[in-house]
Amino acid sequence: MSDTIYALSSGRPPAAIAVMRVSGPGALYTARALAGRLPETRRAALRALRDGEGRLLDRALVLVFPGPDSATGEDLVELHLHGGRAVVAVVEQALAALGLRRAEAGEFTRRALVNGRIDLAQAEGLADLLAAETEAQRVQAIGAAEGMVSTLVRGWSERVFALSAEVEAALDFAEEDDVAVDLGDTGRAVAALRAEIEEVLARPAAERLRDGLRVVLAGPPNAGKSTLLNLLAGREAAIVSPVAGTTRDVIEVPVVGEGVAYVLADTAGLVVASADPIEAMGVERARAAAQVADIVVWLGDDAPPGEAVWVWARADAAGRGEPPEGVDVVTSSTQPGTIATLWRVIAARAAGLLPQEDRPSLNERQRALAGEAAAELVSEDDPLLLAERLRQARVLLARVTGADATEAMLDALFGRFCIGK
Ligand SMILES: Nc1nc2c(ncn2[C@@H]2O[C@H](COP(=O)(O)OP(=O)(O)OP(=O)(O)O)[C@@H](O)[C@H]2O)c(=O)[nH]1
Ligand SMILES: [Mg+2]
Repeated sequence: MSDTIYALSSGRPPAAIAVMRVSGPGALYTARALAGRLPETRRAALRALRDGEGRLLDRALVLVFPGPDSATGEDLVELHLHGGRAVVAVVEQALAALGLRRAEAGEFTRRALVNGRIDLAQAEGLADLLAAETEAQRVQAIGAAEGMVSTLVRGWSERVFALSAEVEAALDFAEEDDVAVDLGDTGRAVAALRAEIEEVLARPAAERLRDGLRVVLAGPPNAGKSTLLNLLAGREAAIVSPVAGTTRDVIEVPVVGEGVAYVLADTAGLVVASADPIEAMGVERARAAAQVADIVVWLGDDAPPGEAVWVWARADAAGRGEPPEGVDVVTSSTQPGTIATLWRVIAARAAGLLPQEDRPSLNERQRALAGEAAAELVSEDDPLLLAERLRQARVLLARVTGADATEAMLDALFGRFCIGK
């Protein structure tokens, strides 16, 4: 039996309204103790909240959601208080005096999960939704929270189940009539399902959108990398100077461009061999950053290594001449339009690297499990082996939605939530 918890679920006071949520077996008792007669279920009503001595604490809207059809699956009460600090404090004191405990981060959602109101993939979606800062992140997160990932994976699971049943039936039949088992059709269906799962696994990971695409500016010293970073970021994040080798460390700036989150990284100029050990370390870091980049923006005069966006910077500088053949964008710190063009080129590259909003994309945890499940989906000549593989695949798929989530996993997930959610 869980205890009854409370938390301020709205933002930090002072605010116009403070929403105090109470969940657990004692929620209705608590609401009666504070507010007297309770309003009709799911209907807001104004009540005077009083402590044990009858002292008026606040006049608040009271909402009652009886379990199990509530957000947490338990009896749940919301008190919409006046949003002053002292109001919140005195109501919290009254709740504590009634024997309630302050909720931990994400505990309301954790109870929703434990009580089967949502599954693990939906809880992960909710965590992402709370953290969402861009429109694209919101769309993806709300899809997962609404069960888009869960529905996809359950669909796979149901098909594996049906295939298992086919194998079992074939086995029974073969045993009764003493004939060889023909699993040709089943084998083809297994392969088709595997291909479908692999198609989803080939899509970009959900984290790309959530954590931001890594765009790394790289090139020779003094090419104008730091200048470009500052222009793209819209602030003076990195030091710019005419001295070659100004930037040593990797400087990261989170930026939102046209609704997509990026992490822009400025790096040290790439010199072939540096006598300066610190510069050499900077070059090492620059190379490492470029390796893990989603998009490299290359500012060299020579063609970029790999698939970088090739920028010919400092176009207005004296004696700069004409850009070489094959350059993607020509920029100049004196012409803002060139920076806008660079943003468009980056956005076009990004579009191919990001999950599509209207299709479910899996996060790393989900991908690992789905990948293992797909690996089990191979046709076996021996029906007993095939049956065992299908059983394994179902166990793995069930873990995507969290049939057997461990406490450590839940602690990590709900640690990302705020208190009151
Ligand atoms: N005229 C002109 N000068 C620029 C432009 N961009 C950068 N510069 C100048 O070029 C010099 C080098 O610029 P930085 O942005 O520091 O170059 P960097 O690539 O970061 O250099 P390191 O950090 O040393 O590798 C500075 O004096 C800048 O003012 C530009 O678009 N036009
Ligand atoms: Mg620099």
